[in-house]
Formats: sequence, C-alpha cells, structure tokens
Amino acid sequence: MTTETTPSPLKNDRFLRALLREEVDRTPMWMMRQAGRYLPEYRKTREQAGSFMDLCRNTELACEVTMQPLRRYPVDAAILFSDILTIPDAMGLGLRFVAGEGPVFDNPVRDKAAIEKLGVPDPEDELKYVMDAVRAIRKELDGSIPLIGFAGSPWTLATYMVEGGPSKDFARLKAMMYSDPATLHTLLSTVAKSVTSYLRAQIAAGAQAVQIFDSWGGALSDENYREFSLNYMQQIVSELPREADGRRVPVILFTKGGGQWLEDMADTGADALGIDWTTNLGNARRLVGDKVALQGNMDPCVLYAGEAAIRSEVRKVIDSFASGVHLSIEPGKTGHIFNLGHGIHPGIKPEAVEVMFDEVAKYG
Ligand code: 1CP
Repeated sequence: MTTETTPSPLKNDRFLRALLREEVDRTPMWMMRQAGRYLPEYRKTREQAGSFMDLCRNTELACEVTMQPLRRYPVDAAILFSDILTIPDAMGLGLRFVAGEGPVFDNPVRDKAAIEKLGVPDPEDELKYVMDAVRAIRKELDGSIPLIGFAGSPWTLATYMVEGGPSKDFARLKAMMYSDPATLHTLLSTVAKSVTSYLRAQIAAGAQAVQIFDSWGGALSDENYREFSLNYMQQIVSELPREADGRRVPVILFTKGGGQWLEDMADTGADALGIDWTTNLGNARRLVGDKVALQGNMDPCVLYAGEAAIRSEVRKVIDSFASGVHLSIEPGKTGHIFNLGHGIHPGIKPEAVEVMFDEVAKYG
C-alpha cells in the first residue's frame, strides 16, 4: 500500500512536485504579481475593463491577464488574477482603487459594533466572480501548468479593513490590538472563517495549490505575530482540504519579514514557505529541515539592474539554497521554487524578467 495518490494529467507538474519535495528535473519558477502593471498588455486590458475591480469581475478579461505572462515566459505555474481585498469587499466594506493611492475602503471597521456585524461571505454568491475566473483559467490552461489560488492572511486583511487602505505603521489596528484585543480577535476570527471558506471554494473550482499572503505579519512583535497572525493562518491550514482530483493541494505560507518564525510556520502543517530576500535561503533550509519546501527569494530591485547582475543574482539565490541542503536529501528532491522575495514592481521592464527566467531555466 502506498499513500501516494494518482496524479491527474498535467503536462508540467514540476511546481507541484517541488512543493512536496519530490524529484524535479530543474528548479520550478513563477513570480509574485506576474500579471500586472509592468506588462504593457496588462495596462491595455485594464484600461479596456475600466477599473481594477471591473477587471477582476470580468471572467474573460481576468482569464486573459492571467495568461499574459505565460505567453512571454516559461513559468511553471499560473496565479489567479484577483486581489486579497475581494473578501472585505464582499463583507460590505466598499472597495475602490484610487489612482496613485491604491485600495480604499469606504466603510472601514473601527469599533466593536461594526466588527460584530460582519458576516462570512458565501464564496459561490458574493465571490462567485472569483470562482468563475478560477474555472475559466483552468479550462484555458488545459492541463499545461498548475493554477495557484490565493488569499490574504487575516492579519494582513485586518490592516486594510481597520486602516481603510494602505498604511505605514498600522496605528489604528495596533491601538486596537493593545487596548481591546478581544475585539481584534473577533475580527480575525470572522476573517479566518471567510478565508477558509474562500480557499476551499477556490480548490473546489480548480485551484491546484494555494498561497496565503501575510504581507504585513513582519510588522508584529514576536509574541503578537504568534497570537494575531500565525495562530489564524494555522487554523486556516488545518481546515483546508488537502486533496483534489486525486492529487495533493499544497499550501504555501508567505509572511513578508517572517525570517524569525520559519520553524513555527513550518509546524503549521503548510507544505511550503515563501521567503523574502532578507533571509538567507540556505539558513532557512537548515532551520526547517525536511519539513517544508521553500519558495523565493530574489530582491525584486535586482530587476532594475543590467543583464549580468540579474544572471549573477539568480545564480546566488539558487546556490544559497543549495548550501543549506542536507546531505541526506537526494539530488533533485530539494524542494526549492524560484520566486522573487515580494511582488514585482510596476516600473520594472518585461525584458529584465525574461533574463531572470532564462537564467533560472538554464542554471536551476
Ligand atoms: O492598478 C492596478 O492595475 C492594480 C494593481 C494591482 C494588481 C495587478 C492590485 C491592487 N492588485 C493586483 C493583483 C494582485 N494582488 C494579485 C494577482 C496575481 C499575481 O499576478 O500575482 C495578487 C496575488 C495580489 C495580492 C495582494 N493585493 C497583496 C498580497 C501580495 C503582496 O504584494 O504583498 C496585497 C497586499 C494586495 C493589496 C493591493 N492590491 C492592489 C495594490 C496596489 C495593493 C497594495 C496596497 C498597499 O501598498 O498596501
């Protein structure tokens, strides 16, 4: 008897295999925010859609922008085109994207009364447009490469829901954390239930791996990270179905600035951890051992440099991971997925990305 499941046909499954630390022929690669403003074809489609949310809600156009980077680069995974803020929008917070300012909520939740009124959205009702996009993208991909679904972590979503938009210091949210932690726990608990049901629905609709983006967990103290961020991600991980279509659905946790919590993150039951560029990949590997795969971690700013620097930095990332690989791990089963340490910036040239992926494909 074997516990391994029979994989459904997928022409290129090296991303899913690496997430489970199975043997691969080369390091798989994709890039956070691979569909987005750095691509001229994205800017054109976004203009055609009207607003960013109109683009997310239009199944055909959301599918189109997901496919755009795949036509340029030999990446090993596609990521659903959507946003982490769809959940609070579906909860009634009224999301708008303001040019030059980013996301804005018309109805932020700043007190106990507002927080207690929040409900868990039905993913096949208020968020059906996201599931429709997942289904359309899977059809369009036609088994070529796997599709990643995603959500924000409860802590990261709470930063936007309480602050009302992007924030530098999260002053309102942290004031609530220190003065009325019970109310913050009520908020995080409702958001965690919403994220769980949203990711479960994405998996049912066809997402073959899921990533939880904890973009702002790194702003917390050690103790508060465990209580207000990790705790809720752990709860989500434990409630996700881990198999679909006869194949394991890996879960990736990414806390930006989370280098000091890697061992705790690895103990949540996640299959892989996203690593930003401030952590050495070899050290990360030594810390987590064989528990999880690692994804990352080139500084996106490398892509502002010339070709030689990009190629050299790609090799450094791959070599730094290799330096932490235990001798007992069989060659090819290292569990590394190449990625940036955070999303690509809108000002980076698509040609620089081409150089990066070319080097990973040759050297990885
Ligand atoms: O003007 C535009 O066209 C909007 C730019 C944009 C894009 C392309 C936003 C607004 N969201 C997205 C897509 C997006 N967002 C994806 C698509 C899939 C991909 O190709 O990777 C994903 C995974 C996200 C996730 C997301 N949204 C995160 C987590 C990842 C991260 O970068 O840390 C966060 C924090 C957001 C919020 C958000 N949405 C958009 C912006 C500009 C922001 C950041 C706001 C801030 O600075 O706080």
